[in-house]
Amino acid sequence: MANTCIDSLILKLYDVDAVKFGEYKLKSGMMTPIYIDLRVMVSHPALMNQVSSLMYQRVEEEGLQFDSVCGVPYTALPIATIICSGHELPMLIRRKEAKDYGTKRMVEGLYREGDTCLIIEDTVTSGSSILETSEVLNKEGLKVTDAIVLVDREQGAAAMLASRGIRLYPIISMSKLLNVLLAAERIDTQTAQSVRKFIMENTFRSKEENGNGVPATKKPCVENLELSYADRAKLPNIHPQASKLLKLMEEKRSNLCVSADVTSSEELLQLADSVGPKICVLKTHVDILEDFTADFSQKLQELAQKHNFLIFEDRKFADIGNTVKHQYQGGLYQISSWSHIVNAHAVPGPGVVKGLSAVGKSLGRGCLLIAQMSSQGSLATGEYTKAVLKMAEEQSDFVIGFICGSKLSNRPEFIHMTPGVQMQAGGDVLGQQYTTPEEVIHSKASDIIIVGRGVLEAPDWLKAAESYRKTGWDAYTKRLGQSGQ
Ligand code: 5BU
Repeated sequence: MANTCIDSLILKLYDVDAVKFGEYKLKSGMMTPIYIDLRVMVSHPALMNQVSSLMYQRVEEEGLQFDSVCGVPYTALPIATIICSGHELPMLIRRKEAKDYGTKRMVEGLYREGDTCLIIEDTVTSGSSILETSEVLNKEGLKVTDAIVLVDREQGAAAMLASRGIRLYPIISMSKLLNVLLAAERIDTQTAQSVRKFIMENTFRSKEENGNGVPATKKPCVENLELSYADRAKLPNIHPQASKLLKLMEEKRSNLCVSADVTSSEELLQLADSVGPKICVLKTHVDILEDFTADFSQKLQELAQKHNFLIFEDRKFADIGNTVKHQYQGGLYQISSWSHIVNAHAVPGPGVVKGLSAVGKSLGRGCLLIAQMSSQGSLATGEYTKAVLKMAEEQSDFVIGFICGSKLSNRPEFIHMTPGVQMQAGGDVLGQQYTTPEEVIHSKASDIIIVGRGVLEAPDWLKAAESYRKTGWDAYTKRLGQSGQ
């Protein structure tokens, strides 16, 4: 979908007062610094047509299959009507209350049991309105698997709906909306910041978890809605590389990344072939190899395919955008040509990600930002870590997650990977600090354990890798409240 169309739509919505900044009360009673009132659109027919055609365009781009369309009453009703009328699609109308005469139907229109219905919504906060409509449709024997929404306030609706089997396709995200209004100077930095802060602090949890769907304000991240790796892989806004990783983690029942810190290519390939079936990611430090050749990188890629794991070159880029671009693409190692994932320090500012993205995005690569380190006395803490999170959110088309000690972001699209892991807590003489797999995955709610010497120094690599895999996986299933293997 063309970005310029979305940008101009955002400006129009602002200009017709559909987006307001100030102090407003939401349906839930919560006060919000931004209010999105799309009801005013009905007075602007050209805008209604533009919105409807962008929503339908998304339906086509995603190749969504359905038998009928239902708008969530009331604001989305006319939008659904325009879409259905323009494209000759059958529509259903969900009643808010059953009428007390005649048929008492909750859903008007023709349908058969087992039909699939696409939901159209104007704006989502927690996703509860979509869920409510979906439940009414379900009672009539209809299935709901997809929902298109004009504005997603990014307060947890996508994750909540995904956990109920509904994929959410937003046309405009809150981050995009703020960025466009800021760039066009319709709002100032302070306003954008206060809204971003509000959104970050007010992400909704599922109803099961807290009984009433109230926001998880200032609660620790681990209390937020817990989705499985497989559910997260299907999230509508997920980066393809993150999706692939989460999917293969579920398939292989592995959240283990082995850090292949050996100095000969031959040994590294042997290690990869041996532990390959047990891991989701193989992490390399290509610059410690004494005998790197292009042939080696070719063989490593073949092993990655054979055993279905991703390669992560732990290069820790930390220079200006222009330099990292060359370091990533060129030189002796040509890292971008063989490594699915790389990482970067945030110290240089957003340019480091922009430089890497200029090379890696078109190749479908992903980047992890180093938000925390496992080493003693690390300076990557507190405000720095928070700034890294923000940087990741602003460039989530290339950043897929973090290197960190525990789960930091509530966005289930981001992957958390934790180094400094061994079966026994402790450390080495050069400042490395170890935590156990159980602690990292269960208590700290990270996604992937990175293990180097815990495997490399064991007498049997495969046995050690299996033992870390099983411990890591059991901690994950325990976290999800499942029964383990
Ligand atoms: P170990 O042998 O499990 O201690 O190896 C840990 C690996 O993870 C090693 O390659 C480090 O370079 C890497 N690492 C780390 O230990 N801590 C960090 O904060 C980061 C990377 Br970032």
